[in-house]
Amino acid sequence: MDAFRPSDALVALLRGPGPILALTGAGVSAESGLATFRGPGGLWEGHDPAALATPEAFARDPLLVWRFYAWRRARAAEARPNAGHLALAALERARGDVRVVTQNVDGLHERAGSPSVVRLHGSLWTLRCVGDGTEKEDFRADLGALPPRCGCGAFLRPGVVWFGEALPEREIREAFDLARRARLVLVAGTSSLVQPAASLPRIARDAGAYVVEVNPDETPLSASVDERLAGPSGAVLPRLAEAAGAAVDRTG
Ligand code: BV8
Repeated sequence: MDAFRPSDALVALLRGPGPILALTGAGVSAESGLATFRGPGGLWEGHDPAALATPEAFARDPLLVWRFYAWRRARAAEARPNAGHLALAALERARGDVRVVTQNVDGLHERAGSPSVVRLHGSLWTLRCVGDGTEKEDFRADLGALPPRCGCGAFLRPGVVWFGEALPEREIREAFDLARRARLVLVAGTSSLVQPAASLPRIARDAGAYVVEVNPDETPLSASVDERLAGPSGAVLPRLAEAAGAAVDRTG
């Protein structure tokens, strides 16, 4: 069986009535050159996530945490959407009933043209005042090695969700609703370890959705999906978009 070829059942769902939910993680940005979190050479390889991605870490050492995110912003600014991001955007344009829910904070789905991405874990391109919580978008690639200051004088922190922090209410509610209503769920590039995002495929399956995992490696979700396409998302997702009749840009 070709690891990238969708089954007849999946092709029928890609062509039939939706809605379709695509849940993505760091693996869909791997082919854009952005390191994933867990696994060989991962961002957190050698780091303890709690040493970087928690409010306590930022309070304890704002310079260290800021430098980590400033480095990630610079990497993400250099990266370009890959064929996987572009394929999901093409699928959305072709069908009109596809939503991307992502754990990623790099902004590559938006840059690929996905019109209404649900960002569960915030964005590298949002800065939040630690004083009053107000947020603003800032797309400058290089903000320097020191955390910038808000007009009120407090530090600005990355507008991302750290461990122990609640996900944004509107986004998580919308994600659960999309999971409950989906007829097809594509779970791409995630180790399915981080909650509550990792519970979305099970919620969808319990509500009757057909769940497909796109990941070269096995994950804790693999045993409970309807279909696994064990290849890189940059190769698999364009095949799925084409099967749905979307015009796919593979340049990436
Ligand atoms: C919360 C910050 C509660 C931004 C991140 C049960 C319920 C609720 C919470 C918990 C729970 N159990 C445990 C928790 C606590 C915790 C948690 O889940 N811990 C885990 C580790 C056990 N969850 C939380 O703290 C969450 N908060 O629930 O708060 C609360 C409620 C009310 C009030 C107060 C508090 C917050 C979770 C968000 C944490 N922030 N990041 C940033 O720096 O980016 S998580 C971090 O992991 C990233 O956001 C990332 O998106 C996320 C998930 O990782 P993945 O995207 O899956 O990436 P990973 O590297 O792991 O895997 C990549 C995959 O891709 C691999 O499988 C690989 O094989 C594959 N791959 C590689 N190449 C390719 C590929 N696939 C396809 N193609 C390729 N080419």
